[in-house]
Amino acid sequence: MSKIFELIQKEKERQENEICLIASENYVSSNIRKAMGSILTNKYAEGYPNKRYYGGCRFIDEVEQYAIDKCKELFNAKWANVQPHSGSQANQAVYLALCKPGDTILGMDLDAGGHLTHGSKVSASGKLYNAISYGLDENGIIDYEDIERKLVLYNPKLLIVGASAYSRIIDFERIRKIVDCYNSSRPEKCYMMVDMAHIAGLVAAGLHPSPLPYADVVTSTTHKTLRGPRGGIVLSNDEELGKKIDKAVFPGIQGGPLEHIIAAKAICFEEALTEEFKSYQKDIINNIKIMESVFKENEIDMISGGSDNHLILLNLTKYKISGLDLEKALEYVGIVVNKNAIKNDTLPKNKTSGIRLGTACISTRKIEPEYVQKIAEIISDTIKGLSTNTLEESTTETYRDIVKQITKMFPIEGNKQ
Ligand code: DSN
Repeated sequence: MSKIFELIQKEKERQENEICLIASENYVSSNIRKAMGSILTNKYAEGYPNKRYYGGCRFIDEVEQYAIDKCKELFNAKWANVQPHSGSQANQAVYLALCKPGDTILGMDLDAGGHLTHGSKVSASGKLYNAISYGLDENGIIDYEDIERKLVLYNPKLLIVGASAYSRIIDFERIRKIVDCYNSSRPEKCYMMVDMAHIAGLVAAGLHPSPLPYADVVTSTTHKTLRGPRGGIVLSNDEELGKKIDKAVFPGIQGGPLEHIIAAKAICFEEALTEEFKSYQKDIINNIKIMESVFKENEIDMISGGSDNHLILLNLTKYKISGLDLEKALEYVGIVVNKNAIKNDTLPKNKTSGIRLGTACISTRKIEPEYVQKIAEIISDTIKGLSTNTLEESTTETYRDIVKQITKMFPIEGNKQ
């Protein structure tokens, strides 16, 4: 047997025995895993349904068309492309379709909660395009006036909305109005793209406003709150724009589509159309609210003061500890989080002054409210203990035991078979 199967088993045990609060992760159903591990991986299908470069695609065509239809139904979109291998590639395809190298793009700053592919200088988006960024206001809310100012100042071809570490509702309608107003005085229009990767599950369940009525184009991953396989999608209500983006995905940046993943995406969309999924998304928000109130009681700073979605970004500045310190201390206890830069961070990216926490995984495990509260209390105590150098070994061992008990009580159903 390959060494890989041993490692998969170890990783399975790690997932089972630790509490995951990484805001971008989730646990998929066993049906999604079955499709991902299916024989569909054997087939080459460059092109699109009924327009392939290979023979033998009659069932693959049905698989992909079904995924497209379900995706459109879920998000109420007129057009969808389900082939992007990841969110990064979904974004890259949109840039290729709508911009020329050197064109200006305006996206949210990485430190404000944006994403690498929204114009960071280390990403292709920041190397191929002239990337400008907007940020947060003094309350930690997207600075909508900054967007308005920078449209006029820099004349971007594309405005990128969406984030990886932003805990508030995004006002897509307001941004559409800003873009329309700007466009009304320009010969060449600026497109509005929304990357809804983090909030896609909440959008699907109607718990966050959908960007579809407002954006020219929407990208997403399928594996975060949406709880599907790792991968990307692109959506639009403008079918002409859709045709351009189809060409940018294939042959623009990708070759053969991963039809086993596309099949798993279809199952994810079916699952997301159920009442059970809506109730799951409500749990995500209820659980973040429980954590938010524990942090408020303990006077732990949160960027923007709290959360309306699935994540919280803790600001550790006043405790004089780094995100890395806390990430390591919590990992020892069995709670997995990630360090995250915050606005005006004085620490480097490999340390940071923030920690990002999300409730998508613990809500899939159906961890009950009293235990969610306990997890947030352990995090609060660990922050204070690290900050004052008073974290006793015996306390840490007690936390480890509590985490073990919680993980035993709430197994990961999708990982079972
Ligand atoms: N790496 C993802 C996240 O953690 O948000 C975004 O691509």
